[in-house]
Amino acid sequence: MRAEALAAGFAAMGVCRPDAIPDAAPRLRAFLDAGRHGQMGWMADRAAWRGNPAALWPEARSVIMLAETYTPDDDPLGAVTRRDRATISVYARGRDYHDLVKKRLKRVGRWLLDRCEGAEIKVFVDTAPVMEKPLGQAAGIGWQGKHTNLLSRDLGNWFFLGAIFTTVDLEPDAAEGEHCGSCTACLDICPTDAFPAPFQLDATRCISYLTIEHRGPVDPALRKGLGNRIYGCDDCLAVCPWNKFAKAATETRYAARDGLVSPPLEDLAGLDDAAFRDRFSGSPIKRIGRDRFVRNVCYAIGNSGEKRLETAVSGLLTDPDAAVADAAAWALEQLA
Ligand code: B12
Ligand code: SF4
Ligand code: SF4
Repeated sequence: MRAEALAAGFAAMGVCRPDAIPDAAPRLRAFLDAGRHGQMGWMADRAAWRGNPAALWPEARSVIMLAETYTPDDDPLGAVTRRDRATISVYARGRDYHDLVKKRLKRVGRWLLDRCEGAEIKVFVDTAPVMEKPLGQAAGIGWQGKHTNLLSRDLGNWFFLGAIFTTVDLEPDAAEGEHCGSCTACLDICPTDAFPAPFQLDATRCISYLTIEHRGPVDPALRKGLGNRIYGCDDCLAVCPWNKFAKAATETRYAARDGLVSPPLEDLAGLDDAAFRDRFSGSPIKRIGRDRFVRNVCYAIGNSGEKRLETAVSGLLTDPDAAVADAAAWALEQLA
């Protein structure tokens, strides 16, 4: 199966039992009780399944975890210094990974079903109530670093995760240990101080949450920290020293589309619904809709220090979306 997973394009595979992550449920509970999920109510809704994969599908005997690399060609930190241009996080510059990873998971799943009569599988990537990172660690793919993402000594941290739950009893792999040591590079670089402690994230302060998940106006105290990041953030990933072992992405469709590496902010502020949908079809960015996207662009213009960009936001002061109008007013105040 490992050979099949690699042939399908995955960079690593590991197996664990569904009950292999006993620490996950209490840690998830603490995260939710502290309100660190913000508006992501879906995290709390199915917390009992999320924290306990054995309860999600009681017939499952094994969880197969797979990693797919999307390593960038450039240093993503270069883009954050170009203040009149936008920074879009690496994972969102090409095709949406959800469909591509799911297709590969199904290919590996089919291989298993062809060999085990009567077996069943369910495949998950990102959106199901499954805690993929602790499962990935239990399956030996890597460890959850101080930035809370899964990383490995062979791949660094530029990889997506996917899971195949199955009724087949497979030999589990050994869990991976932690190899961060005394390094604190990811904690130190975070522009919005989103780590209350190593290995813990307050999502409500994370730029990825603020630009992708958060509806309505962003807390004014956090807007400066967004800089020119308009969709997601890669700073804590980009500084990880283990990335020197990162492998190139095998999926060419993750490569950045034209116009998504450092696009000029003024080109993005004027997008209406139709132009937004057209520009981001097939991209994960489409999910957030024109209003949240343009709201983020206004914050970036406010942070640009470029007075000439006033004209790009002044027309948005009367935007029908209240958060866009508020962000435009904030941007003009910053540039005044
Ligand atoms: C919700 C979510 C988010 C939220 C919250 C992130 C978070 N860290 O919880 C937001 C929107 C902020 C987010 C951002 C990003 N995300 Co996200 N996200 C998820 C999602 C859907 C669930 C994660 C979750 O369960 N969080 C709840 C918390 C409680 O769980 P946790 O992070 O595992 O927390 C652990 C630690 O806190 C630890 N812990 C707590 N206390 C202590 C104490 C000690 C001593 C120790 C050792 C550990 C420890 O235990 C917890 C349980 O394991 C997963 C997909 C999935 N279904 O799993 C993708 C996922 C984690 N995201 C992913 C990615 C790529 C990103 C971004 C890089 C995207 C971007 N460029 O903007 C950023 C990274 C930000 C960051 N530093 O984490 C990938 C990560 C792949 C990987 N290699 O790890 C995933 C797995 C999606 C996928 N299928 O590939 N994401
Ligand atoms: S993704 Fe950005 S904002 Fe979020 S924790 Fe990492 S460095 Fe901080
Ligand atoms: S930057 Fe350092 S502390 Fe953070 S995950 Fe990488 S090795 Fe661990």
